[in-house]
Amino acid sequence: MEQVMQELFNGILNGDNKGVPQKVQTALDAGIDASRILNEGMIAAMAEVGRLFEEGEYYVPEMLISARSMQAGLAVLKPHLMQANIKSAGKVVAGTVKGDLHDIGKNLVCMMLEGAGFEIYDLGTDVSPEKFVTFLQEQEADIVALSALLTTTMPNMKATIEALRQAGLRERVKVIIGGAPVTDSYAQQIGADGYSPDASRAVSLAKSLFLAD
Ligand code: B1M
Repeated sequence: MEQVMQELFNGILNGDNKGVPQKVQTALDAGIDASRILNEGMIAAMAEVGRLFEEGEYYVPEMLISARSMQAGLAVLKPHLMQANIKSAGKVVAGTVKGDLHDIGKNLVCMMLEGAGFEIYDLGTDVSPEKFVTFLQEQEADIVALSALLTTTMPNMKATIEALRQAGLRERVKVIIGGAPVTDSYAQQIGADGYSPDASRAVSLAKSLFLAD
């Protein structure tokens, strides 16, 4: 691995808020592909943070400062991940489900969808089923994108789909889900329209569902 990529990886591990954006810029200037910077330098570092947390070497504060440096790096990378595209006019309302504060994956999904021409309404984290319902009662959207990173919050994806059904909104939107503990079979089990394991495949999934309409 190039030295700058190794430094970027280490920067995220150490939560170096100032260094990480600089390293991203240096990697871009060196001609390294934006998706490689993201996957091999940044997402790989967050996976290592998770491993260290599991092993009891990192605690929540370390995870948090790593996450902040990741977000700072993503801000530099964002324009390079978004291709100039004709607007597809599809509207996506996205959020991390109730009880869940993880937003890096959801932000990446939003970024990539925006880059592919979708209009994004990002409701943030800890979004209750009621909040999705209220939003959709007030605004039109084509796709609802749900993210969950905790096994304990995954059931809130099901609760959100159920709330949409009860409010008579389920037929109006496609629901896609993702996040580390989520699987394709879970998506089928809870009646979602699709699952994607990562942000770039969320784009192809959203496009296929939007065009299928
Ligand atoms: Co948390 N955390 N965390 N954490 N955290 C995990 C998820 C964990 C796996 C760590 C571990 O134990 N190895 C573990 C969950 C265990 C489980 O339930 N199975 C865990 C835990 C336990 C917790 C707390 C409970 C810790 C505690 O308090 N004791 C707590 C819960 C807080 C809460 O949410 N209520 C907590 C807190 C936090 C921080 C706040 C400190 C911080 C989040 C900060 C933030 O997001 N702003 C944090 C972090 C950083 C992590 C890890 C280290 C990294 C997550 C991340 O950003 N990954 C994580 C370990 C890990 O994932 N290996 C961990 C990078 C990101 C790009 O990947 O989000 O998976 P990811 O997104 C991917 C795909 O999943 C997909 O696309 C993205 C890539 O392209 N994707 C979608 C995501 N959403 C999608 C939606 C889609 C499609 C694809 O369509 C709609």
